[in-house]
Amino acid sequence: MDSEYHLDDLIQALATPRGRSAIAVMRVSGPGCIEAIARVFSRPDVLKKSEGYRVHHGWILDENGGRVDEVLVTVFRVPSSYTGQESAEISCHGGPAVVDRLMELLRTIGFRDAAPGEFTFRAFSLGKMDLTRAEAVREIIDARTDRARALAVSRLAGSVKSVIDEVKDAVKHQAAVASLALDYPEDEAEPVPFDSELIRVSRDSLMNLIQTWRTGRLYRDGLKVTFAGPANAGKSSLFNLFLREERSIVTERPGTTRDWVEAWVSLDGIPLQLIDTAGLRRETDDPIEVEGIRRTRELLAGSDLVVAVADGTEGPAAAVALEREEMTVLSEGAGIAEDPSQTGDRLIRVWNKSDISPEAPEGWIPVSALTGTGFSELEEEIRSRALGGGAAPEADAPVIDSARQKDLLERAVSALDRFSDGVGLGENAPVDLLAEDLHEALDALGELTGTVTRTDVLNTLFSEFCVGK
Ligand SMILES: Nc1nc2c(ncn2[C@@H]2O[C@H](COP(=O)(O)OP(=O)(O)OP(=O)(O)O)[C@@H](O)[C@H]2O)c(=O)[nH]1
Ligand SMILES: [Mg+2]
Repeated sequence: MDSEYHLDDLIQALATPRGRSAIAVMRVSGPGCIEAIARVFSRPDVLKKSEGYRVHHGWILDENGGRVDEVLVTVFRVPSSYTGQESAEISCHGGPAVVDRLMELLRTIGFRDAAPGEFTFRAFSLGKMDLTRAEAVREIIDARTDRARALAVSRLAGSVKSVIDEVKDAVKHQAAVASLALDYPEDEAEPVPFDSELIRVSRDSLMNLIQTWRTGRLYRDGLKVTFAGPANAGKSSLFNLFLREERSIVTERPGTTRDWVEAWVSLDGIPLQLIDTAGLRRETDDPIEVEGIRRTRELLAGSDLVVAVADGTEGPAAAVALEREEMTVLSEGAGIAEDPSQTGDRLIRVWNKSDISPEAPEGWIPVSALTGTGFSELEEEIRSRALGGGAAPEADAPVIDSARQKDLLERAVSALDRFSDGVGLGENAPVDLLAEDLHEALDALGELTGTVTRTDVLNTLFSEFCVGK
């Protein structure tokens, strides 16, 4: 890692958000940090002699003995701390002036400000956690919904690591078989006794993990869902229904929504970023509306799902027109029409105002934003598109959401595939190459959990953390 990450430095960071609050927590870590804090604490001996997991009340004093703040200092001793090092947490009053003064004081006695993720980096470096768990810490902090949190917690508890460890054991075993055969090539006519079934099972469990990536990302980043359609179709009414509040303005006048409106909701734990857009009236020459429509096009290009809302009262022709004209115009403008199959996947057709409309045409979901009829069917459609038709994962299932992890799993799987192909050649199998394949798989898995590390990987990974974690 770069020079910022010396493990022996005394580091400090505010662990709670900046701003006014009842309490703020300053975190410090590094060999000798308790001694250092004792120099500015009103009861230095108590701190110096303290065991771990003890909380001490006192005052932080400045260079001249003046009181800075009344605090509680929690002491952590090696190895029972988050970082694995001697550490402390100072709980002070949560005002920005207090925090600034305290941090400044700590700088004068040898602490430097921690880099993002540096506490977790230390925990990783000192063997307190592997990389999948370190990543889970960030994912827990970033989780937007309870389900996302639960999945990250399961990774923190080691669900991914235990799958990987099992595979590693199997691969190591086969690697040992290979090196034995290479060291003692006694009977060249006999095929080396590899357990290809074991490798196949291992490969499958890695594949299963890879397949969870899409779901993992879904729960982490959520989906962008844009409501689009002709003016007055009821886009804003539908948007408000999802939010269960009157966020977007609804009137009987076409062209009510001029700019887009955005809000996050949770659909069974899937974070949805909903976007209400300006209605599509192509004949308009109102410059505000024209600009609104231009923005809608841009939004559609970046959406995961587009809910096309038709005004059912206009009859079946409205649906045809919407699909033939407005949506085409939009998707062309947004550059998403090149692959119609993809556009089709992303489009959900809603037949709004079903309370006062003729029956919905084939392929359209009848909904009434006014009465709520059909709303749960629409939710179900969004959910099933989001999950790609699959079921939602169990809360404690091993699910990956990091592209880094996915890439490494794929590297391991292709190495195992090459191995299996080679073993298929029987006594002609090139044992030296097979051994290399196994080591390639082990390297990838080692990099995944962090037993084999590359500096650049660590740098990117930990820089995504917030300071203080
Ligand atoms: N009967 C009935 N009226 C509805 C329904 N949904 C919306 N409306 C009415 O249709 C009118 C337009 O609704 P909006 O939600 O503002 O429509 P919009 O698509 O956002 O319109 P613009 O922002 O102008 O593009 C309002 O008078 C709503 O009360 C519905 O399901 N049934
Ligand atoms: Mg509107």
